[in-house]
Formats: sequence, C-alpha cells, structure tokens
Amino acid sequence: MEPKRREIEVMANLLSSNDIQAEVNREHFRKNNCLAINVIGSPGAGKTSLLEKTLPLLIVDMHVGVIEGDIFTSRDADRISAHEVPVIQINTGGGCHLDSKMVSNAMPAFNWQATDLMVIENVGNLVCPADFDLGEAFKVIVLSIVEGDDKPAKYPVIFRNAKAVVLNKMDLEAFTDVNMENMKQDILAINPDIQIFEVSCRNGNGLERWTSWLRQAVKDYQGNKM
Ligand SMILES: Nc1nc2c(ncn2[C@@H]2O[C@H](COP(=O)(O)OP(=O)(O)OP(=O)(O)O)[C@@H](O)[C@H]2O)c(=O)[nH]1
Ligand SMILES: [Mg+2]
Repeated sequence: MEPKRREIEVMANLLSSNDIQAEVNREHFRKNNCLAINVIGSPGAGKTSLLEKTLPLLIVDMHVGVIEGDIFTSRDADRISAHEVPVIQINTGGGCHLDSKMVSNAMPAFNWQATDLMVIENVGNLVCPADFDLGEAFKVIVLSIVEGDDKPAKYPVIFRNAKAVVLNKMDLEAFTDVNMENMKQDILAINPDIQIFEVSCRNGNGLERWTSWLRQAVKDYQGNKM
C-alpha cells in the first residue's frame, strides 16, 4: 500500500505547483489585457483546422498569438505560421497535456503590448488536459461529431469546466449515425451554461457565429466584464 500513497502525494504536489504557476500566468494575461483560451480536444478533432479558419476572421480587427502544444512535431505551428500570427510550438516530449510552466516558458516570445487574444492549442487528448489549469480565462472543447454522440457522457470532466464546445465536422453528419440532439442534451446535462457551436471547418458553416462569440468574449474580457 505504501507506494500507492506516495504516488497520490506526488500527483497532489504536481497539481498544486501547476495551480500556483497558473495563477501567475493568469495575472500576466490580465495585466496585459489579453484573453487566453485553452483549446482542448481528441487527436484529429479539428483544433488546428478551427484555428486556421478562425484566425483570418479575427486578425482584421485584433492581434492574436498562438501557442501550439504537441507531443513531438512542429506541424501545427507550421500550419498556423502561414496565417502571419506569432506562434510558438511547445513539444511535451511524450506528455499528454500542457502544463502552466510550459506556457510560462513560451511567454517571452510574444509582444504582450500587442496581443488581444492568446489561443493555446493543447495536446490532442480529451482527458489529461482537464486537470491542468494553464492560467487561461476559459477552456474551449473541440469535438468531432464523427466520434459518436456518446462521447460527452463518457468523458464528462472536461465538459464541466469548459465555457464553449465546438462540434466540428458537421459536413459529415449524413455519413454517420450521430444523434445531434442526444449529444447536445448530454452536454447540457453536464454543463447547462456551456455555449454550443455546430461548425464545419471543411465547408465553413457555423464559423461566423463561433467567431462573433469569441470576438465578443475578447471585448468582454478587455472591458473587465469577465
Ligand atoms: N470533413 C471534415 N474534416 C475536417 C474538419 N475539420 C478538420 N478536418 C480534418 O480532420 C483532420 C484533423 O484535423 P486537425 O485540425 O489537424 O485536428 P487537431 O485536433 O488539430 O489534431 P491534433 O493536433 O493532432 O490533436 C484533418 O485531416 C482535417 O482536414 C471538418 O469540419 N470536416
Ligand atoms: Mg492540431
């Protein structure tokens, strides 16, 4: 039994040191009037695709920075840099989530006087990132509808702590047996306050509403309404 107790203690220490750094990060974002969001979703859900579609709509009237979390490659950062926004890739070297220290280490690379929105794309994973506060204002989940309508009920923790969920790949709805009403009901049963967006990064449907909401969130944050 002894080793198990030690394991739990180590995990508790790890989480509390993460939380301390997360508060420092949050203070940094607040001081610089920059809304930071933590984008979470399974591998391939469409997190980077959503960013690729959203950035051109946002950068017409605000400055956006991106932190890309990945286990090994810099492929997502390469994709984002095509949109002429500052982007930093963090490789976790095997870790299944970003932590607040990694985000803090990336901070000196940005011009904080000129950043209204910092988008942090977490490592593709619907479970591990839930436990690690990065100092963000809120979490956004990207969920591919193709994976099935039972996913919110099976992975509820992340939905409890998120402000918005983007249900992506709606263009594929007709090719699946997904029941969108069941999926949305399950999401709202876990978190009645969550904002739900149905989008397709392939054909662009729904992106306007999502982007308007995000733009308003930046304004609310900068107006101290959040
Ligand atoms: N049909 C369809 N395909 C999509 C859509 N959005 C993304 N994809 C495809 O899904 C695949 C994965 O997209 P990514 O944006 O790389 O997903 P991700 O969540 O960033 O993946 P990781 O960073 O590896 O976790 C790519 O082949 C995209 O072209 C969509 O709305 N419809
Ligand atoms: Mg990605």
